[in-house]
Amino acid sequence: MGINEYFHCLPISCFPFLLIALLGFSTFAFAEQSGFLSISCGGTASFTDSSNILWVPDDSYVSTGNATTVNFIEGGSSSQFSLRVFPHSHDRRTCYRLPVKNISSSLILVRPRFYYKNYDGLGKPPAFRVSLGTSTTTTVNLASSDPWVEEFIWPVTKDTLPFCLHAIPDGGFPVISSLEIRPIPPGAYESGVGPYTNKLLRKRYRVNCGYNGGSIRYPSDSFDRVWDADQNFSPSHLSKGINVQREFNLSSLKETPPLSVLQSARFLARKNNLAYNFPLDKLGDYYIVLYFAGILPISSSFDILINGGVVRSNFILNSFKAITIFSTREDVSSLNITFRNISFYPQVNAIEVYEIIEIPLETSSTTVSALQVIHQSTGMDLGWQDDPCSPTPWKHIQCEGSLVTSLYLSGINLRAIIPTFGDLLDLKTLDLHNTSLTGEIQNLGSLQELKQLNLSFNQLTSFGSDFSTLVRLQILDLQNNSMQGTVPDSLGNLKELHLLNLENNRLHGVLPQSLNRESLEIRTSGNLCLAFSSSTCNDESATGNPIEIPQVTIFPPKKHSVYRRRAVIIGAIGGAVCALILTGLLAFIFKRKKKRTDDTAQTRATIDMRNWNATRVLSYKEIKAATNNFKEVIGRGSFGSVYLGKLPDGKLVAVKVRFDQTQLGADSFINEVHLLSQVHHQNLVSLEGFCYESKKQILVYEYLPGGSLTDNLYGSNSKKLTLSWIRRLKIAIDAAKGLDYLHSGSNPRIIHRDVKSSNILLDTNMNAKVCDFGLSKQVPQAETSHVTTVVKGTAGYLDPEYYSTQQLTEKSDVYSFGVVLLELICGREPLSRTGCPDSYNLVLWAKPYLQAGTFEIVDESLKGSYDMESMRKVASIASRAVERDASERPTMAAVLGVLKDAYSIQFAFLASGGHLS
Ligand SMILES: *[C@@H]1O[C@H](CO)[C@@H](O)[C@H](O)[C@H]1NC(C)=O
Ligand SMILES: *[C@@H]1O[C@H](CO)[C@@H](O)[C@H](O)[C@H]1NC(C)=O
Ligand SMILES: *[C@@H]1O[C@H](CO)[C@@H](O)[C@H](O)[C@H]1NC(C)=O
Ligand SMILES: *[C@@H]1O[C@H](CO)[C@@H](O)[C@H](O)[C@H]1NC(C)=O
Ligand SMILES: *[C@@H]1O[C@H](CO)[C@@H](O)[C@H](O)[C@H]1NC(C)=O
Ligand SMILES: *[C@@H]1O[C@H](CO)[C@@H](O)[C@H](O)[C@H]1NC(C)=O
Ligand SMILES: *[C@H]1O[C@@H](CO)[C@H](O)[C@@H](O)[C@@H]1NC(C)=O
Repeated sequence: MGINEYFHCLPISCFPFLLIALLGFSTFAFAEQSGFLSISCGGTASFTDSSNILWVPDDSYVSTGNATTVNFIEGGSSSQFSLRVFPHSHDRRTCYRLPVKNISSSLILVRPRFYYKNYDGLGKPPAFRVSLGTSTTTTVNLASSDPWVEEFIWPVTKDTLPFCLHAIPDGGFPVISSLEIRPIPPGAYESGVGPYTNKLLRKRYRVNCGYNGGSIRYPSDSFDRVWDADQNFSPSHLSKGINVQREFNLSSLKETPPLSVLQSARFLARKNNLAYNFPLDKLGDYYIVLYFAGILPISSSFDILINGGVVRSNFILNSFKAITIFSTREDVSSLNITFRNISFYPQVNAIEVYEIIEIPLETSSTTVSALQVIHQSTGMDLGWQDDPCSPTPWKHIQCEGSLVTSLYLSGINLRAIIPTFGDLLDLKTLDLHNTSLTGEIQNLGSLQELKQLNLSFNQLTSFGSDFSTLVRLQILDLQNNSMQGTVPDSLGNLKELHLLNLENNRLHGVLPQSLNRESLEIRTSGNLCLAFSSSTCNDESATGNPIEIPQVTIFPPKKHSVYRRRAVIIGAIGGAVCALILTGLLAFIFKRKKKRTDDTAQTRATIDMRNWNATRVLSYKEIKAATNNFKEVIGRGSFGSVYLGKLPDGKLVAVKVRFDQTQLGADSFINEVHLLSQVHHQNLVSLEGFCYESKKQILVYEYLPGGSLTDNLYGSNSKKLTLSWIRRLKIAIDAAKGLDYLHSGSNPRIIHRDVKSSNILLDTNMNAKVCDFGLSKQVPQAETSHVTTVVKGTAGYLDPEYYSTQQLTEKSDVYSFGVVLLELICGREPLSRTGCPDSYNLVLWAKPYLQAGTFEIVDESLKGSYDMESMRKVASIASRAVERDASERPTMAAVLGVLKDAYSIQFAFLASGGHLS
């Protein structure tokens, strides 16, 4: 007998409400229903059924599909049901997003019910796939069973469960009639789903053995599982049901079966074996739960075998005793569960059989945030929701496992600028042809796995500097752009490149000899002149085609155009206060530029400089002199390099030269100059001066010779050993002081937005200071609680709530700082690609340990040198700081307070002879 026929003949499937009424229970404790969510798909109004379960229409959980109501006659009585049909859903997932946050249990039961009943009069029952979260669970085929009911047990890992229907070719339109969510009793089915929330269970059978009075569910089962009546599973028809009224002590049965289910059993009174045979519709792993309750006045003993293998020998069942037995069978196509007589009465009270389905790994949150940022920059709805890779990859994306490896955005208007693909570290193929890109090729430098890059059919003009790092690149297609000038030497570094298409650009000159190799095909037609030998070119230019001198785009020299251009930035930044101050700065910068020709401007500039707290304005010439022509690189940031410099007065400075010439870059430059010139605190790196000349954006900071916290924690020069716990605490306190000042000491309040260990610098005495205010944001007014803004920040440190709501508060910095604290505790980076996937993300990896108060994750090099209480305090504040819900996170001031306590405790520990490191 097929599984679908099996469902078909169960009355519960067809007349759920009627049946419950028949059970005759009339008193309901409403509280018992907490956590129930019953959705009537395509329904129009809420109603309460005969079991007093509240049903709600589905329109708040789904946004597409047509609702309809259908009447049908079956078995002489007429029934009515609602359904939702998803027409034109080919190539798409149509999803219900089910809120499961309120359900306190760690597992939930999800029960969808699908009807067709020829609602459309076409007589063509549809087939489609169903997915739960990231797992494709099953294919529904209403031609073989109508209705079709599924039950899943799903480990709650998110606040929302996406439940999706996927059309399949020639399968017709997916339909659904109802969806029920029920909590699962705490601790139940744990051995089936395993400890890692990476498995879900799909119900195949749940049999109330020895009972043939129909299905039992809520309210008999307060968790509303459906316990089906016993069927003829055994070929030998040997057993009988009995029904003895008796109370059991059920506290050891975590599954909490209803008492009425335990009160009946199938047993064998003769010398023989009792067997159940369950046909299965596919090969796979199955999880079996057997329920036994001693309802007979005498004890019995028997062996339990599954497919011939003994899972329990000489099992003795005493009266009054209730027990569950679990078993997992791998790769079977049917189940034979046998109870073999030893001395009287083999018996069983209930059996559950589940298919075990693996839950694919979710794509990392870093990748998801990176994709969302790209999504935003397209300004379109690409239908990107839930997980990018599973159960099916998003449009425009391809995955390998949970890694996003290809992105195809061709034909989408990216509005001139290449978005930051920097966090999609696994990308191998990137297709941006015909996406309206202009200007320099940029923002691709970190894609070290990239093999194919298609930038054809845009208006790109220059190569930029990113190609020096794209070492894996094999195919680079730049045809049909507006590339100007010569082909840079850096392309020669791309040793794996085997196709370079430069056709139809405005390139000219001699190609780098490093590209002259057999393995590389270069296409150059349609350029001004492009060849490996210069003589070829001269010949061509002699034919009347003058070689164009490459044009460098320089800032518009005219006063008004500069002003207007800046005004756009101001608009983008938005805050009125900000705008006023920035206008001041811009006017000032402009005046500064004009200085050479206008003497009176000098005086005005001085006045402005006073308003800017005397931050020095330096010329490019002065910078060049100070850095000895940019001789010593001391760091590389996201936007450029940092050089060591010496001002005429002998003061050492760090000179940050920015390459970023986008609007965004100019924004963040001005932003940083503006902010830094008004905040002054011993734990914030101070700005010594800046230079803003045509296309040069240079910031001059005080020089901190101790390097960044990142260098000190992970640097190759094994400085790591010198960072004792007390030093780490001191660094944390310093940084927290700086941030606390930004949040509550400065006026207006400032949110840093890019707190990370590489932005915490140390001086020679290990005093720490926070730097890099390029992304910082002012909170416009004292009463404003948040700023809505496009999400920026660094992967691994990015506040997930800010990411999802785009509402920026000080608590986003607290989150990032919490990540820094975790780095200090664990001595590892926030994102790593080593070890198992579960440990890639520091926060996700560390949190369970921290919450459990275990210290296994503490940095090895701190072993034995820290006070437990001191560590416990920091661990606990760190885990609160990285709470998902921002309102649960402490303020920076509270974090600082705890860190100070922890410091005192550690100090006392060391003073009393604790091992000094
Ligand atoms: C769904 O509704 C739209 C209009 O709301 C209608 O045009 C379409 O025919 C309906 N599709 C089905 C399959 O009922
Ligand atoms: C979830 O809980 C909140 C408060 O506890 C309540 O306001 C909300 O209605 C609940 N939502 C559901 C779907 O039960
Ligand atoms: C039920 O059994 C548990 C142990 O399994 C025991 O701790 C508890 O006291 C028992 N309850 C009653 C009412 O006998
Ligand atoms: C089930 O297993 C028992 C014992 O292993 C065996 O005697 C019986 O024939 C099996 N039944 C079927 C249908 O395979
Ligand atoms: C570029 O995209 C537009 C619309 O997205 C399309 O009309 C055009 O044919 C495309 N051109 C190329 C060369 O692919
Ligand atoms: C890049 O895209 C263009 C436009 O679709 C296509 O003609 C070209 O073959 C692509 N390049 C590569 C290397 O696939
Ligand atoms: C199980 O059944 C009882 C009663 O019918 C017999 O007395 C036992 O001998 C029998 N046990 C086995 C192993 O067959």
